[in-house]
Amino acid sequence: MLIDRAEVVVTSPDRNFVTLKLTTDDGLSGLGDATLNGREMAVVAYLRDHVVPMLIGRDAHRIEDTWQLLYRGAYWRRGPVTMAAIAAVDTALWDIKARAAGMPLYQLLGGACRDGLLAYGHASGQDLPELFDSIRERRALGFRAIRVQSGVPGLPPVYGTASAARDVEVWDSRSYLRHLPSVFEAVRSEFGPQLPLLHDVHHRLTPIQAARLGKALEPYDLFWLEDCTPAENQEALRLVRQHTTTPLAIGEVFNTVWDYQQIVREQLIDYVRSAVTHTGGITHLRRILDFAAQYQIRSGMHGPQDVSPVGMAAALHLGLALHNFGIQEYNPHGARTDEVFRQSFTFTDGLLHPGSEPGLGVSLDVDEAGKYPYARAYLPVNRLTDGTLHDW
Ligand code: EZ4
Ligand code: CO
Repeated sequence: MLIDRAEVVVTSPDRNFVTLKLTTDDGLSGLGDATLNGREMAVVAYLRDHVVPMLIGRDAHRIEDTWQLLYRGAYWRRGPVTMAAIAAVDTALWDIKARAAGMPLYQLLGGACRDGLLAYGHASGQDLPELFDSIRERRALGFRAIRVQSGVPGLPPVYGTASAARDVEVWDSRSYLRHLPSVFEAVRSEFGPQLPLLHDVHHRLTPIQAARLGKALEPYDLFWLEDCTPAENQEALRLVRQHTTTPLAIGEVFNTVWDYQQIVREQLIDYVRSAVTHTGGITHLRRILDFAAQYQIRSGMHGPQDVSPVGMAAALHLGLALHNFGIQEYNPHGARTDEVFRQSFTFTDGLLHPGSEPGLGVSLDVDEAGKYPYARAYLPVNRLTDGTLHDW
């Protein structure tokens, strides 16, 4: 079964998505997500100009060898563009192999380890009444775990709050640190002790500030505190760990197992945030999570709207087959996106399931995709109140 055609499809139904579609000489096709939010066309060029020519005529069954060829064979290793491109090829080949086998992909990864995947949804508000409404809304949709993000008094809307969609946000860590514990205190007293609550700091604190926040939030029993410090400084987490038992999640901007080497071995985190899309595909994320399993670290795969339905399906198949699955982030896509990508996953009583169709269970309507050309877009940036550029 040889790879006969490779198309890179860019579509922007609700936002930009990059999808690789591989087709074999016996007519099977597979999809892979290569969406890198804000830098999409770099991955398109990497795939079209450098990867696709290497794929044509290769045996579609040789997933591991193809991964090694694209990784080692490039000489230049790691990095978000390379690893998103490799992820798309890897995912599309797994999709093809599972379609060839006539099985949903999770069967080839070892079969289901559970009935469904615990998902968390996003709630946010500028103030407590708005936040409580948002939590109730998520719960009404079935979510059994909730990420809580709040506005900060004195600042315009910040990351994670619904009305924050602006090019430049404004940040002040002192105001945030003072306010956030009171938000969790209020949420706990309104919704009780049982509901799993999560929070994303989005890389904004110094190590000692993060340590203080983790400690301050301990009474509210968070499921996790995410990206409390910028991801590059892995030793920072040692300091945070010395001060708090609040569980830590990190890794949505990591690309490889080597980014996790130190923090897993030193048991500095509790959850791996990587998505299949940004971490070299199913093959490589499985490798990271098998390594993490030795230290009782579990998965908490990134599931923002900028991971396409193809990337989400890959996460669900892998999550179902992993013993050390933890939780899955789930942000439902818009109606137009769901028209372009037909999906067979289900979300029932707060649990996701990838469904029983062969392969990933996602099909791409190329005509529908063609209606929505690429629209250049950037992530926001974040500035301190004096104008200094800060981590977003
Ligand atoms: O900012 O996916 O946990 N989720 C996040 C996301 C990221 C976006 C960046 O493209 O932090 O909202
Ligand atoms: Co995050």
